[in-house]
Amino acid sequence: MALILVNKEVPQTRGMLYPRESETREVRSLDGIWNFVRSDQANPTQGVRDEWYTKDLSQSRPTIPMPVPASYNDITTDNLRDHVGTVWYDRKFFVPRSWSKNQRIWLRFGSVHYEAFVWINGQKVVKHEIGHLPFEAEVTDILNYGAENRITVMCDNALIQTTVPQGKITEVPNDNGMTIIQSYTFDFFNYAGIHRSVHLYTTPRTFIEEVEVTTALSENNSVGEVFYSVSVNGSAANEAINVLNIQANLYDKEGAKVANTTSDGKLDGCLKLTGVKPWWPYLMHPEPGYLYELEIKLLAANEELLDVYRLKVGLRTLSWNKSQFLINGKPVYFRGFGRHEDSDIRGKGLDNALMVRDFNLLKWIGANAYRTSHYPYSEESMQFADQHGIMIIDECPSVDTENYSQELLGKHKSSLEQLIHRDRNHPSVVMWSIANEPRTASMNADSYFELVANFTRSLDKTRPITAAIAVPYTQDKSGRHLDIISFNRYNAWYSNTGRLDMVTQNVIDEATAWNKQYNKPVIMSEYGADTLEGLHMTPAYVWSEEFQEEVFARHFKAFDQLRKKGWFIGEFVWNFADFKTAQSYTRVGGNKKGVFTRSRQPKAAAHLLRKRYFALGRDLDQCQFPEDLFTYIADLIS
Ligand code: GCB
Repeated sequence: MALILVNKEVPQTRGMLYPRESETREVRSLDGIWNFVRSDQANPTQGVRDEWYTKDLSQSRPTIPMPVPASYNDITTDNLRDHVGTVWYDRKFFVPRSWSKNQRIWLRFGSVHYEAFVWINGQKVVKHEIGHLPFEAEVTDILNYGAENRITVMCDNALIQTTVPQGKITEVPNDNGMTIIQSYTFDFFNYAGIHRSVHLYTTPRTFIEEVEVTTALSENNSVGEVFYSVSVNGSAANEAINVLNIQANLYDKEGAKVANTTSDGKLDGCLKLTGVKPWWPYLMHPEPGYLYELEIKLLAANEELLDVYRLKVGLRTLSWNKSQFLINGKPVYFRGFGRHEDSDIRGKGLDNALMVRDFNLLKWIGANAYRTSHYPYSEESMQFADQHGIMIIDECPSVDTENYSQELLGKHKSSLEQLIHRDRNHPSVVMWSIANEPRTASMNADSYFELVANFTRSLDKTRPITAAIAVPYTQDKSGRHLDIISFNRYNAWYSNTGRLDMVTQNVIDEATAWNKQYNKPVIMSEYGADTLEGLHMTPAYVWSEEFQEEVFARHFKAFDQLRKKGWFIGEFVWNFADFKTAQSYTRVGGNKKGVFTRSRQPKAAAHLLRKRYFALGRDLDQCQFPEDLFTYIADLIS
């Protein structure tokens, strides 16, 4: 039956600037070891009914230590890994006396998966649904100043048909009675917990709540404009301020001021500069990822400085048409990965060592892009991508979407609203991915994705929209709502397993068919083969390192023919690194399609891919080869 979907409003995110210190702001981390309790699976709301948040958790239940940020699943030696439902965290912290004076205090979570309920000193402060996205609340009037405070968090990992992503909870008999089981169709482990940092930060009473930045380039990229728009929170009357002004200063990498303006009673404006250094992707320019610093000062009419917030800004333009995607007027060919935030022990928890290692590997291999498959990645990694010139296809957490409903549509739109609000100022973000492998053959997918795509466009017209599609092009009903077509396909793996002679032509045929159907640029957003590091077999055989290399090489051949057609704009290997999945007989310790192992060491195919990515960089953008790209073999004289 056809579903009638209505385009209802979704809540608008406010504030949520990344917490940064300045002369008017202080930031304090609450990361560390918290106390942890798991609820009884059969009684997930008991803690709420018994008001565990009104006293230390240890007074209600025995607690265990739990690191924050981290997923809780792989920390203990018991079956916490497969727990379904609610868990509780708490810790104590001091707030200095000095914070009580004439300022406001905010509590901010980088992400809690999937749903979070937060109390401070027994008072409810915020509730948030959908993992991988930040949320915050003002706690000025709840804190004890110059004294100890308690924060309590209840986190629920349950996924049902109206969460994003979707899952199913069933009760099934086991050897001792009944048990609750979480299932989902997506192919990564449903890690849960306080995944990213928890911060307390201060702002003045009247403060810069939001900054939105867009940029333009002209005169052959030498003249730049930075448009800023600020929202202010706080009552001007309280402060005896009649008029607010914004003083905006732009500094280059060396710290020299290159532009400044002061708005006259307005909260938006434009900074103009000449001799611009545009933001370029890695290997497309000798100085990629060039960032300026934008300093926003909020001034009262009497010139009194109320608040200062600084953020990095990259000047670049994006444009696209029926066959190309261009950055600063130059066509882009994406060469990258689908990835996961995933590692041993900490699961999806933010880990700076892992993040820096991953960027070192991305640059070593010559990639210029990745997709945040299949959810928003940490804000810290987005800042890193800005700095290193890595282009991001920024994906919301909708994966394997099916059973379309009005409620699901609302949550899906909300996940995009929160994502765009969070990431709109990042020069690295060049495209929004509104879903991975949605079931778009169904009748209801057409109107559902029309609404999702139009909503996304209404929030940001400066970036194109894609989705990674896996249904056959003959059945797809979403492509006409997108700007760029991305498709996932596993030739010689899920289809025609082992048949290396059935890859190249199939890839050419399918990409061509997508292009013909929609007349839009096409990306192959996933291809690959599970590979057990150290397993060698010749002739190549599934799961061996030789097989992964061969699968890649057959795809490269197809991509090179497709590139000549003009509308094929990118290749993304699945996956950057091996990652954990739910247990299944097709997964040996997880998904092994990584080019790197889970501990971030290269498989043989990494070296092959590196040669290709740098060869493409040289062919298309005249980049230099690294000295160690080719191993010395012989000095052939004739
Ligand atoms: C896909 C999915 C990805 C899986 C991959 C696989 O199409 O988008 O999440 O991990 O296939 O390896 O099966």
